[in-house]
Amino acid sequence: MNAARGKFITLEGGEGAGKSTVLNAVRELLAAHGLDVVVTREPGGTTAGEAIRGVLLDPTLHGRIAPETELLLMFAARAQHVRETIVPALAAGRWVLGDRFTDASYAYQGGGRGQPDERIAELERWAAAGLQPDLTLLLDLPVGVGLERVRGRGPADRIELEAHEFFERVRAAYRARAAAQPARFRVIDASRSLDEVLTQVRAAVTDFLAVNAARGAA
Ligand code: T5A
Repeated sequence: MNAARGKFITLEGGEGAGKSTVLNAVRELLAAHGLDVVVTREPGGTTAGEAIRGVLLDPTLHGRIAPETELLLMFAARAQHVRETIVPALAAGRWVLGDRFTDASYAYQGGGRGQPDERIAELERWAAAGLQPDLTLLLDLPVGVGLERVRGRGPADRIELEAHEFFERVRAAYRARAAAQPARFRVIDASRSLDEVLTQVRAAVTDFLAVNAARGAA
């Protein structure tokens, strides 16, 4: 029996946007609808990808990884993640809930580091097999609020060591992508209280489930 392809939902946002916190609520909501959910993250999501993540986030390598190297490592981890984890799960009819995907490369390596969008798009086509999420929740909040939330929870990783202006460029790139692709993105005001954020997130996912169910019934 061929299962219907599952759906791919991603969470995106700057540092401290609350993705890890929100991820659990989305997983519970999907499970309550009887969906079989695979939760994963980037960089990572496979044994090789998690090893690459260790290099990418190692604070002792701050200032010692060129932007081109960083971009290629993100996509090296993603190439494995797509083939080993995401595509097989979707093909088996499972739903995949991802903490970050290629939008993060456009935001961080594109907006933050200045790597050209065309270069990222080329990598997206072959390394990520052109895979696009079906729904992306962008948790948007002022940079200072996010950085304040992550401050004090332990040593900063390599990317958290960047200057405030870097994260402003990341945020601007995320918002530009959301504005350019309104059918896929839902922008969540992540500066609100956790309860208010979860209310917005549940509404967005519930809408998506309703549209998806209506399409299935049509
Ligand atoms: N990266 C990743 C790239 O540069 N390119 C890429 O292509 C990819 C895939 C990943 C890093 O890699 C970069 C981006 C990242 O810098 P990571 O550790 O996964 O590293 O970092 P983040 O994804 O940024 O995860 P964080 O843990 O930093 O942030 P979250 O998950 O968004 O935030 P969360 O849920 O841990 O919350 C942070 C704190 O805020 C509180 C939480 O309790 C927690 O203490 N909080 C709230 N407080 C008040 N109000 C709310 N609404 C709150 N929501 C959460």
